[in-house]
Amino acid sequence: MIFSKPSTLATLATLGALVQDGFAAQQPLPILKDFDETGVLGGLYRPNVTSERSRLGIYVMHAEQDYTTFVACTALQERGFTVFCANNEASKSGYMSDLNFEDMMTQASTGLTWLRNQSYIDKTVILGHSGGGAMMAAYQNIAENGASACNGPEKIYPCSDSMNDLTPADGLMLLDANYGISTMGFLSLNPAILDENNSHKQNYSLSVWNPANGFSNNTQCNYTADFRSRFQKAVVARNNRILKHAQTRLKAIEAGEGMFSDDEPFTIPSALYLGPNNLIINQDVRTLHHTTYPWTLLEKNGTTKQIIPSVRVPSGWTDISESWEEAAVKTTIRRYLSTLAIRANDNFTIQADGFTGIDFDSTQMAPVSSIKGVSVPLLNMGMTGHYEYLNAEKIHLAAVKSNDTAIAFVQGAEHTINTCIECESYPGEFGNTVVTCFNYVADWLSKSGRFI
Ligand SMILES: *[C@@H]1O[C@H](CO)[C@@H](O)[C@H](O)[C@H]1NC(C)=O
Ligand SMILES: *[C@@H]1O[C@H](CO)[C@@H](O)[C@H](O)[C@H]1NC(C)=O
Ligand SMILES: *[C@@H]1O[C@H](CO)[C@@H](O)[C@H](O)[C@H]1NC(C)=O
Ligand SMILES: *[C@@H]1O[C@H](CO)[C@@H](O)[C@H](O)[C@H]1NC(C)=O
Ligand SMILES: *[C@@H]1O[C@H](CO)[C@@H](O)[C@H](O)[C@H]1NC(C)=O
Ligand SMILES: *[C@@H]1O[C@H](CO)[C@@H](O)[C@H](O)[C@H]1NC(C)=O
Ligand SMILES: *[C@@H]1O[C@H](CO)[C@@H](O)[C@H](O)[C@H]1NC(C)=O
Ligand SMILES: *[C@@H]1O[C@H](CO)[C@@H](O)[C@H](O)[C@H]1NC(C)=O
Ligand SMILES: CC(=O)N[C@H]1CO[C@H](CO)[C@@H](O)[C@@H]1O
Repeated sequence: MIFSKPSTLATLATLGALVQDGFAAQQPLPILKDFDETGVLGGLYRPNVTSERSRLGIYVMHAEQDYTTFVACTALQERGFTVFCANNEASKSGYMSDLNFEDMMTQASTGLTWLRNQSYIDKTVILGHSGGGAMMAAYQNIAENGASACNGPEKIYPCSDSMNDLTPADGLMLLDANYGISTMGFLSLNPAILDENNSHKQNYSLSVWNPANGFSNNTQCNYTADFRSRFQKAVVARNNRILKHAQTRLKAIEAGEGMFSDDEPFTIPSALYLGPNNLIINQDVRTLHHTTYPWTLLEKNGTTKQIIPSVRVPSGWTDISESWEEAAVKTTIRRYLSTLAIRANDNFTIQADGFTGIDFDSTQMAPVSSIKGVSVPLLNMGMTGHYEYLNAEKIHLAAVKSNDTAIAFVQGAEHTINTCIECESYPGEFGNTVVTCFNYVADWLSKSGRFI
């Protein structure tokens, strides 16, 4: 078990073990920084030589997980950059129960401000991966534009004025940035749930695990068109019900008629945003299967330009919908509305190259929405061994304000950037995807005139 505020010794042991594995043998040990004196730690990875690259500070933080040993920390340190891999304050219990949008923004700012202030750093570039990419796209947008970027009438839960004080970075890199925590939650909403107070009461005709709908265990599922259509409508209907319920409870809380004066607990069955709960896109890999346009594909043996297919394999065979720990959202009314809620309409479809009918502007952390306000140099990369790769294309197309944008896909990388062995048709097909990815990242960071 990992605790929310790991002791320095425990985290040092983890980092020490990483180094002893030989991964970064010639590099200095990471230095742990308790950068805001509340127990939030970051691993500072300084390279073994001082150079123009070492004066560029790469800032890594995830939305809920501990990224102090993320693969980018050593991969970019080895390539000469200074990397600060910060933890966040979110509980590491595995329950995903205390996420809060404005807390995330404030913590991201604390670490970045600390890094910028070091005498050996000239510029900072954020690296956001997965949910961290969604968080950091929102962060940079708000840091550049102030609270007006998050308090408009389009937002379900407008932000407060404290979002005026975030520090922007000089560049933004999004690696397999997902659609945002609220979208991933929306894609996890199990429409079979009939009673929000009882996960056992389900309408099996709306279940992705029902063979009559096209489910086949342990192999690619072929859902019927009729099921896909009923499923999509029912997801939107359930989302509307939950959102309305939460908004009604917020009014009650504000009127002094809630369970407490400030907030109250909110549990949503079979709705947790984590990967195993993402429905249909796990079981049927023909969804979110290819980009709309051709882009650069980085292969082990060179580079091609093409429409990029996903090479992922199907998954999601176990019906976990009745599990509180694995599948329920455990939050509060305000945290749900500010962090986990999104609007969708009856046009919602899951297609081979994207979604329709999701209102990405309604939520605080949807990169395709946030990126519209980002002006600094932007790099988007997608890992073709996962479905979240496709969002790189959507973010890139939405990045209208930055005049320096780049995009590339890493063939056969799994979401974690490591080689997706199970996606290979023969051993070694995809090579070492960490090397492929970070060589590209290092070249992008080093291009003369961009940051150095
Ligand atoms: C610095 O690290 C690089 C990459 O890990 C390695 O090739 C090089 O030998 C190291 N140099 C020194 C002076 O330790
Ligand atoms: C910046 O660094 C200086 C010198 O170490 C220190 O005095 C100052 O408090 C730091 N400021 C911030 C905002 O961390
Ligand atoms: C769950 O049950 C309680 C008590 O019966 C009720 O007040 C509440 O509205 C229900 N929750 C939902 C989401 O329907
Ligand atoms: C179950 O879902 C089907 C659509 O798939 C719908 O026709 C039926 O009315 C639902 N049953 C209940 C009890 O809601
Ligand atoms: C999927 O099912 C449809 C009919 O619903 C059928 O036409 C198609 O061949 C099936 N595809 C596969 C890969 O089994
Ligand atoms: C699929 O098979 C596995 C065993 O291989 C089993 O644990 C799982 O419950 C099955 N899924 C469904 C939905 O029946
Ligand atoms: C659904 O899409 C159609 C066609 O693009 C559009 O006219 C309509 O307004 C959309 N419906 C909603 C609820 O957004
Ligand atoms: C891009 O925008 C920056 C300011 O954001 C400006 O300094 C730079 O000259 C612009 N570059 C080009 C090629 O337009
Ligand atoms: C650029 C290049 O040569 N790409 C090749 C890499 O290897 C794969 C699989 O052998 C080929 O399909 C690519 O054309």
